[in-house]
Amino acid sequence: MITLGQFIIKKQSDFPYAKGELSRLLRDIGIAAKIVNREINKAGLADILGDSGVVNVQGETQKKLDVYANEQFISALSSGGECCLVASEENEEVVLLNTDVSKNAKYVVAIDPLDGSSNIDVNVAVGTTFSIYRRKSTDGNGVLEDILQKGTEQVAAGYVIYGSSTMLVYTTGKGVNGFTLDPSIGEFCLSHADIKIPETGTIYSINEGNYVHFPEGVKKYIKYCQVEDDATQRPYTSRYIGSMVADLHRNLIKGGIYIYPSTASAPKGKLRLVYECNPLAFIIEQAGGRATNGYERILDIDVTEIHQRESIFIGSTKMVLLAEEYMAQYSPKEILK
Ligand code: P6P
Repeated sequence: MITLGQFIIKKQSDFPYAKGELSRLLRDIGIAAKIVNREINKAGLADILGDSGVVNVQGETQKKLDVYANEQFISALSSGGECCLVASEENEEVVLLNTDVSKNAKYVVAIDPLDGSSNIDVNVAVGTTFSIYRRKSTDGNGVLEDILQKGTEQVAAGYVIYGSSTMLVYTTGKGVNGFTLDPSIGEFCLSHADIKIPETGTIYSINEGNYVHFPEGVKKYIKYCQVEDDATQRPYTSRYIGSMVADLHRNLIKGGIYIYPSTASAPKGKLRLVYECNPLAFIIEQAGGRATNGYERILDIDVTEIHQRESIFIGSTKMVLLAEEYMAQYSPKEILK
């Protein structure tokens, strides 16, 4: 059995100039994940179900656990001293960690502390997504320069899924590894070494309730998934949990595609580029999969706003490529004049 901490230290040798800061930062995230997991597991008992009454920057009413999770991750990063600022789904502005230990740290973190939190009240899996970047600014004034970095600049990324078991899955650009929390010892233990996503699959994840507003290319791809064809194991299975981390994790293990395209209520897509699409795209590419917005690689998309939204087609390479073909044919991107 290898714990997350042992694995991180062991892999530190992958980085010849590493002095342990990234290792300690990943450890800090693991500690916060354990604390959040403890509260999620008893959410039905404690008075932390339901809404905090606060509305977040997304205009969504914050669930009490959203607020709690955000506080825990920011507190762990601040006291850990390896991160100088955090961009969080729950905070409109960047949070500067200007404690004596953090203000000169070399890394910045983008995080969605609890994605899919509306599922907590009905006991459905939820998740945390995070990206780690190197600080670019040399002084404390480069906040946006530090956080508005392309996904290709990520040093590490990962997610935590609070499901039937709690797992932390991360990459530092040298493959993807998954760790399952053993509650009896309070440690994340390596359970899924060097995860690779199947190059194709038979599961598609999309909220078909939005069908009438989907781009024509998405409609055509959905119909392709539904046509009977034994040779390609169709019709595929539709699985949509309403918690992207859960859908993505299942597709990572079994193969499949998750699509959140533009809709009437979300003309640029619903998912946020900085702390949802980019970390999950880094993970999926490192596992051998593909992640685009239907036209362009997610990791190459210019980042101009902290809470920027983006359409996402992510999962098994062959499935994403075929969906892109339908987009090119039926919903061609306006060629910028
Ligand atoms: P809809 C959760 O709010 C989330 O960000 C993703 O985790 C999930 O896949 C999606 O939004 C659900 O959105 O519009 O289908 O309910």
